[in-house]
Amino acid sequence: MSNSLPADVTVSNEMPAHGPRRVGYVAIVGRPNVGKSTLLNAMIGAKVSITSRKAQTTRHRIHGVLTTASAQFVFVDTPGFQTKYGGTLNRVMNRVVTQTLSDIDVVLLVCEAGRVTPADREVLKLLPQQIPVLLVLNKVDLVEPKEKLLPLLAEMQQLYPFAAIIPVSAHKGLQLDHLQNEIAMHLPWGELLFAEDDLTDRNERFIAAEFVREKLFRLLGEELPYGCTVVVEKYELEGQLRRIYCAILIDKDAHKPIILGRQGERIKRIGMEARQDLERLFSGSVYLEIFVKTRSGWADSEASLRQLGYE
Ligand SMILES: Nc1nc2c(ncn2[C@@H]2O[C@H](COP(=O)(O)OP(=O)(O)OP(=O)(O)O)[C@@H](O)[C@H]2O)c(=O)[nH]1
Ligand SMILES: [Mg+2]
Repeated sequence: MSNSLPADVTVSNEMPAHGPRRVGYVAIVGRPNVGKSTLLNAMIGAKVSITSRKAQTTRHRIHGVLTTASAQFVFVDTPGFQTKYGGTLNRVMNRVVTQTLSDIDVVLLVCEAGRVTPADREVLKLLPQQIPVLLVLNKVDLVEPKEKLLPLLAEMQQLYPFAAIIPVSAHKGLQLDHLQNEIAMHLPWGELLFAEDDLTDRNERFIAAEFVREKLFRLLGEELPYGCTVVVEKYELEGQLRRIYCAILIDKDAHKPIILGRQGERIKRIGMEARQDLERLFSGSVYLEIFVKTRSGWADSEASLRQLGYE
């Protein structure tokens, strides 16, 4: 039998645009507030995961995807793991962390470079055997002089067989290329898990609710009521314009004035800032309407949490 090709088929010796790629899931775990979500956004070069100074900002697992000529990194942001407080919402959030750790290729354990605490050690106990763990010491921009890091590096090396220890600043973008290279070395070769230009696994509706929640966290600070979340009630696409109708759910009527602010100034600002972030991410116009609703007890019932998209 002949193996010759039909006459009109030409064989090219050109290499494809890229060779085989390293591809895999990279879990980002750590105690609350160490900068996990800031790190995810910095690694993928876009804001998909919300961040704030308040602990426990992230409540859901969210994937951020970075595709380069040689690799595809699927970063998995998780809620800050904590054992200090009980409650249904906290239990559900911790469960997201432990479930994430069961099916990934590399773990980034994020700690603060200047402050490793017993809560960080609690997270160490969760880490799976046989999967490479990179220790990311974030917020190095706050450590001066840098020699102060040396005893911490020695201590952490004793504590766990980390595949590498990398000081970074997610906020200032320091050492992130180095971190990217270290991660890539531990990923398997494989087919892409996401399309080349995908940024996240979450849809626009989810991101809209999250961006509104971020502004709540940032603008209310200590005043933020525990039982407070955001749902998108209606999402419409009208040509290039997105019309988004969001409800802020609160536990008690008494919390309403805190959210609204004096003469509604606060909620207006929440809406304006969330809209600007959404327009940046979507590269298009957004009309955002926000209202406040009372739904008591949602944070204490697993059924309500599931209904609101908590895993
Ligand atoms: N100075 C400095 N601040 C940072 C850095 N990275 C993050 N932060 C700040 O740390 C705070 C917490 O950041 P997040 O990214 O929300 O932290 P997180 O670990 O995702 O927090 P949870 O979702 O609550 O677990 C925010 O105020 C960030 O701006 C950094 O490299 N340097
Ligand atoms: Mg977070």
